[in-house]
Amino acid sequence: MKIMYLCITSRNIFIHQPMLLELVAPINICGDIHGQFSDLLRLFGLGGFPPAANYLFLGDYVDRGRQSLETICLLLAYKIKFPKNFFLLRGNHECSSINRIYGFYDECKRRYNIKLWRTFTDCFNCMPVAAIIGDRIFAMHGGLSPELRSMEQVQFTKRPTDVPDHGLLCDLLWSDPDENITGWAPNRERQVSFTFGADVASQFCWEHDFDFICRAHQIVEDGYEFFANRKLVTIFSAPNYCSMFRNAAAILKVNKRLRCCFKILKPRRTHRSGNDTASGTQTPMPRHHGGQGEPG
Ligand SMILES: [Mn+2]
Repeated sequence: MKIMYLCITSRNIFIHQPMLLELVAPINICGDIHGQFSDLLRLFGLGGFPPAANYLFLGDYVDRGRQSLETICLLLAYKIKFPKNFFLLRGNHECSSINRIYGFYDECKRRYNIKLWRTFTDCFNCMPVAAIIGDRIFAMHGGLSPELRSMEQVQFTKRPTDVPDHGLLCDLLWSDPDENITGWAPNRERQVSFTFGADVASQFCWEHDFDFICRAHQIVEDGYEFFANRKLVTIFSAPNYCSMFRNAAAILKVNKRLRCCFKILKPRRTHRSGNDTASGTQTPMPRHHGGQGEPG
């Protein structure tokens, strides 16, 4: 089956490229897609279809939306066709215990079979988890980790690997910034990892000599949102997320001199009333042993 070929071939490319990617500009950076395939095509329409532009995606390709398979297959196909110009980081949904629950498993089972889902898991377990662009921008899906002291820790993390429920890898894929705290706090909404204050983001950039941190993972109304006096930016690239929000989607365009601008996909007017307090769209860690129910 051709989808198996995409998984196996891209897995082989991922594992032969670094866990911590070192990329050069110009490059377009995109956030969460979550199976919104027609919106992904609109996004490429805006930023240029590969290889007209280089790309870095920050993870969360599957789950939530209706076309996870079309989405991940197109992205893996581009990875295979343009391995040195098209890059995919791992999101917290590129993890079997998460996408077993939030849609991807069901889509694989309904349209193909469970074996295909397992083959995707093998591929996701080899994806890189962070990137540095032009020595100045540090990118990941979720955020920082209190355990992250040096870039070598990321670089030397062995693959294939599942996403553990705590530690460096978990935090890079799950943590969130929080403007209401200083330092670190438990991530109550997700029930996994941490939140970190503006002080943490600023201090990290200063210590590691980065201009800013670029991450995804949270829906933001304009498609992008600054934090910590522009030392961190959130990019979200699924417009009208889950057909429940009226959020825009953004691409961060980094030119060859590392100047940045945003390209915006405006939200469609939806027939539903935008309910911005809808729950279940920010993924919590599933509880395996009793505890709370699972929204979403
Ligand atoms: Mn996420």
